[in-house]
Amino acid sequence: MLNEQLVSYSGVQPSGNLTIGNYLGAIKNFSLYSEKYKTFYCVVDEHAITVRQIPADLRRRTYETLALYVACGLDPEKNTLYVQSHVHEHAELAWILNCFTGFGELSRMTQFKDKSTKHADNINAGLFTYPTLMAADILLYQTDVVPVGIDQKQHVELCRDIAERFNQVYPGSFTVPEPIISKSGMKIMSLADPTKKMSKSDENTNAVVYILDDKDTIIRKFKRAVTDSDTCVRFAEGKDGINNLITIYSCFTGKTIEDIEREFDGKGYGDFKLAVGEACADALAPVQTKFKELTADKTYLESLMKKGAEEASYYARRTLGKIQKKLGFVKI
Ligand code: AQP
Repeated sequence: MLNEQLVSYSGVQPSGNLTIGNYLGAIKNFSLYSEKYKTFYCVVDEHAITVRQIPADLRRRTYETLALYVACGLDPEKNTLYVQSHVHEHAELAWILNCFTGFGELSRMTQFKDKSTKHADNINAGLFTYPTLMAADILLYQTDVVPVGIDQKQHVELCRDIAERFNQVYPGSFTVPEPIISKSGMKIMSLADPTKKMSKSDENTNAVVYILDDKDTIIRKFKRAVTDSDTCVRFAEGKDGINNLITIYSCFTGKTIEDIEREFDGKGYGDFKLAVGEACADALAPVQTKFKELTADKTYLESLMKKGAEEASYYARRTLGKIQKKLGFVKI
């Protein structure tokens, strides 16, 4: 809590073009908190470099991710939108928290295991300590809730453990945050392998629907989505591909699973896939229009970055100062 107000915090890495997984699992839900909470939404560029990035791409995507926040409905007057590397307190608190995090705890993180398999040539210490930087992001703002996709739940739980451990030694240091997982868009799966999460860094671009894909591309990708040999549109065990498409269709239309099963009763997968593609493209169209407007004005985006960094720094400085004092660091 900050100044008696509940706080919502989350972030997205500019590590690739954002997907409908990022949209449905995270960004779309961020604006639900704007009225009742003090909200901080960050473009976490420091997290992105745990995997090698091409500098020009990272720079472009940082602007684009900020623009997408606004295009997806986050009003910069009501939400603090900023870039992680503009607030140096994140890296400083991360170091402190590293000293309160167990090697065993970090070793158990499934994202570390997955990413170190995927990037076997670059298993760096940053990839390993990614969750402590994420804990610093969250704890700097005395966060109450963290809206994330289910894949990030384990990291938020570790953040809670770190906060509780720190509070035991230095009482009253941090608010202990709760992960908030949206039920519907909790995990959007790859269209090519529906047992795998849809990820922006997937090399198979047909497996992923990007927020900025045009309508034809979206429809084509859904048409090619892997399903099964059955022909009936129903949500059931063993039908991972169809279950994923039903989830996506439900998220974009607000229809329940039962409504969807009824709507496509007696129709084949072809009709269903086309409907999913159209619903997705129609829902994303206004986001894409707004995104184009925003990215045409770099000066405006830079003014948002500056404003967001100033707002975030104020609170980050306050928490870091308090923690340094508790630890016994000398102030000059
Ligand atoms: N497929 C998904 N379904 C639901 N939610 C998802 N999120 C990501 N993919 C899905 C949520 O999006 C937020 C931002 O994610 P991130 O940028 O921090 O990194 P990530 O979870 O590692 O996402 P990606 O797309 O898989 O990125 P890469 O490929 O770079 O690793 C988080 O709240 C996440 O849960």
